[in-house]
Amino acid sequence: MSASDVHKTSGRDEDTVGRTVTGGDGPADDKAPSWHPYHHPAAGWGAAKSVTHVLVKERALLDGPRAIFRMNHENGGFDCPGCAWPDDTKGLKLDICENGIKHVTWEMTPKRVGADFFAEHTVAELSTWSDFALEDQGRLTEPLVYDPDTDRYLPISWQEAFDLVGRELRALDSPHEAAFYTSGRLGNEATFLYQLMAREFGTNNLPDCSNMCHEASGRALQAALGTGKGTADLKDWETADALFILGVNAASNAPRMLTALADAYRRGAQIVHVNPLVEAAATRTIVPHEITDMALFKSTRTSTLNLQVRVGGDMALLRGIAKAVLEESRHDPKALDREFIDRYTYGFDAYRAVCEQTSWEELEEQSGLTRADMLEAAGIYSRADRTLMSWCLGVTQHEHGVDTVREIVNVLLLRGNLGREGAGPSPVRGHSNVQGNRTCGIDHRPEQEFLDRLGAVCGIDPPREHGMDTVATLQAMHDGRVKVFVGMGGNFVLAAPDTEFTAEGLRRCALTVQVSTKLNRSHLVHGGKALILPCLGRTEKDHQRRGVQATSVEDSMSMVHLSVGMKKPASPHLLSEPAIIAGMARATLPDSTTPWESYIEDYDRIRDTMAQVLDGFEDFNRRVRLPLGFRIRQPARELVFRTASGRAEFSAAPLPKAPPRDDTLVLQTMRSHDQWNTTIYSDNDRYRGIENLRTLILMNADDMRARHIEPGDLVDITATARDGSRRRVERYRAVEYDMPRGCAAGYMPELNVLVAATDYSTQSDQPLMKNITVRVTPSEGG
Ligand SMILES: Nc1nc2c(c(=O)[nH]1)N[C@H]1C(S)=C(S)[C@@H](COP(=O)(O)OP(=O)(O)OC[C@H]3O[C@@H](n4cnc5c(=O)[nH]c(N)nc54)[C@H](O)[C@@H]3O)O[C@H]1N2
Ligand SMILES: Nc1nc2c(c(=O)[nH]1)N[C@H]1C(S)=C(S)[C@@H](COP(=O)(O)OP(=O)(O)OC[C@H]3O[C@@H](n4cnc5c(=O)[nH]c(N)nc54)[C@H](O)[C@@H]3O)O[C@H]1N2
Ligand SMILES: [Mo]
Repeated sequence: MSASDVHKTSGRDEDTVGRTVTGGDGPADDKAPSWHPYHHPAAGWGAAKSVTHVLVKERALLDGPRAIFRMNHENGGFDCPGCAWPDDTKGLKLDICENGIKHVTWEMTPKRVGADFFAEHTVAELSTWSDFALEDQGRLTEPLVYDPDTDRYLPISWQEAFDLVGRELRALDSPHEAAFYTSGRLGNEATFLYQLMAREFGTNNLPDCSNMCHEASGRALQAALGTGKGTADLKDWETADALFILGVNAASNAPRMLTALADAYRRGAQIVHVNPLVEAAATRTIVPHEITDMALFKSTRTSTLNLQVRVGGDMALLRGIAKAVLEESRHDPKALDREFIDRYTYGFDAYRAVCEQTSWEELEEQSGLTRADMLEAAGIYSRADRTLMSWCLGVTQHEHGVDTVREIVNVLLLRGNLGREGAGPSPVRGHSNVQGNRTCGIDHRPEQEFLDRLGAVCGIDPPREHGMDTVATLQAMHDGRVKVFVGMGGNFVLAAPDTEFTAEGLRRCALTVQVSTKLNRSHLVHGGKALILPCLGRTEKDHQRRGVQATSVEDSMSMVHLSVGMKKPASPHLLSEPAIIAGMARATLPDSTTPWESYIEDYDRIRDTMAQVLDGFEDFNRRVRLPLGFRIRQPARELVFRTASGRAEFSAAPLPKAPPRDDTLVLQTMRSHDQWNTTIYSDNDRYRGIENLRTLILMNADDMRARHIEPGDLVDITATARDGSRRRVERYRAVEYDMPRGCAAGYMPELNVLVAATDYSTQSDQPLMKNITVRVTPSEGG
């Protein structure tokens, strides 16, 4: 390996000369970093304090609280643009969380970034700013075009911007030379128009953020149950006897789950957390809206068992549970739900055989847990009448993510934990509408049935060949096969793996278009031509010809409801996302018979079309106006399985190989408490006891000792990709943390520089963001 094969990137401790795109930096203040164990309950006063801090910082103290009380409200208000956790079904309780509030106030900042700002700063100069500083400039106010002569963004009219998009798209040799990326915030109506535009134009190149988060869940659930979604809803969370929570940092990333966990604990349910780290949600919480608990500092436990599985070891643990249940069934027939298995499932014998063949030694080696641990988990599972299993990225961002989600289903099927109250699979989705995006057509591998209906209803001839997802798009931009990149929200250059490779791909494009609310890195890493198109946020009023419009979203549990903005738009020059899409579509498809303008006058018209195209959206306009919206029909929930066998299918996949016992560690990249994906609010990670530090690696104490690394030492981290290429970051701080040996953890998006674009799961095409093989060595000069 020559030195030039090593991608070198420096941490923030070093000077930044010659630095390439790294990303993710928080505010660059000079406070000393610190780390210490965190012993307080999740949420509660720490959260309240943090919220106040953000509100003060964003100077949103007046608007913030007012907005929050309009958020997630039955019959009105806007959907929290934070996570995809559903709203309380009772509709009475205001279920709000710290991070949702931060997220809303982030959008409502009074700061603005307009033409005068861009006149003052070249792109080269802005490229040296931290990501925090970029977003901290405030809301974008008008459309901008990149001017290569001055290396600046200049104002452009909306019509000229649309015409530029249209010209570039029409100039392509093939529609497949364009890629249309979606970040999971986009509402359903905009989503529908976006995919319609892409397909009418002639491509299924619809990469999305879901390609990096729950692709594995969708594929596994589709194969096993004939639906790409979870089957459980909040009622099930409220009635389960046992909850298994795998690979999610709920206190930070789905904080409203804390309420569900505290309620579960109080009613005596068992709560098993599976995570290499003992995250805050696996300890205790003070539920923020329970005023008396807040006043009395009364905390509730949110866990009854924590299993610190090895990174990537979940499938082995689940198989261990299955093996134990099957062994028990030899003397206790009630251990299995034989009737359910016989009537509703397929492939049980093969699954039983593979469980029997797998030795406990292998399961221990793979999971990093003891046989006793696995038996304890199996005991909890066996004793529960109703079990619900929930998971997020700790399960999916692995080579065997699909197999692991299928193993979750396998275990559930053994005891008939499906299609009844309190039971079932329940993935925690990421972005607030990422599930709705898929439902409404953002799918690079659309089903023929869907395309048939889209074609018939919309009078277009949709392309039939599969399009490109995120990792395929990265490669294609590099090879010159994708020349126009449209980013509908998000921050592609930092969110995608292999930051420098992604950046180079974007730079090679003829045109990059970013539809955004705030300035971010993806505006600075651009194609030959580049546009920034600023849009309304979800909190803002969307005025169109026939009045103020509402858009709909779908949560993690398939509930679709309306979201109505209530704030005055950040600038009079902003357009809504549907209007921007329609503008681009009209300029690209001058002969289109799609009523783009009419759709924008009144979104009810978009919904009327959607009702005809999308399964489960019949009578959309009426049902979406019901107090809590409506739930999309879930055949698997009714024990109707649209699978090859017509039954729920067991899978008997082989276990993945355990990592080698050598000097490498398996590094997982995750979010801190104070960030939203690529948006970093501060350099703190409260629940992990970390302050003023993001360029860190959390390690097991013995692994540190074996490498002669003292807590707080500076280290270099070298990742080796499957193809042998190496990537490196330098001068990161090693922090001792309670986790199994052989594992390590650090923050996204900074550490995307270590994830090779070629290292993605062969099962889901998801980048291996939780499974990076690294060597950690003390930095030279300490
Ligand atoms: N406040 C806030 N909320 C968010 C987001 C945000 O950035 N900020 N992002 C949103 C998005 S898009 C998503 S997809 C979700 C992400 O939600 P999470 O999945 O919670 O996201 P991560 O921070 O990546 O945390 C991954 C968790 O999995 C654990 N883990 C890592 N590897 C393994 C493993 O092999 N096995 C197991 N069992 N656990 C493992 C980590 O220790 C960590 O607790 O959150 C959404 N909500
Ligand atoms: N290493 C590593 N990498 C990861 C992950 C990981 O766990 N590890 N997680 C992956 C996951 S799960 C995801 S989902 C992706 C996230 O990928 P993205 O969705 O691409 O990234 P975000 O950071 O959520 O996008 C933030 C930007 O969205 C824009 N924005 C905010 N609100 C709106 C709006 O209402 N409309 C529009 N048009 N734009 C808006 C703002 O300009 C903001 O800068 O990252 C992935 N990358
Ligand atoms: Mo995500």
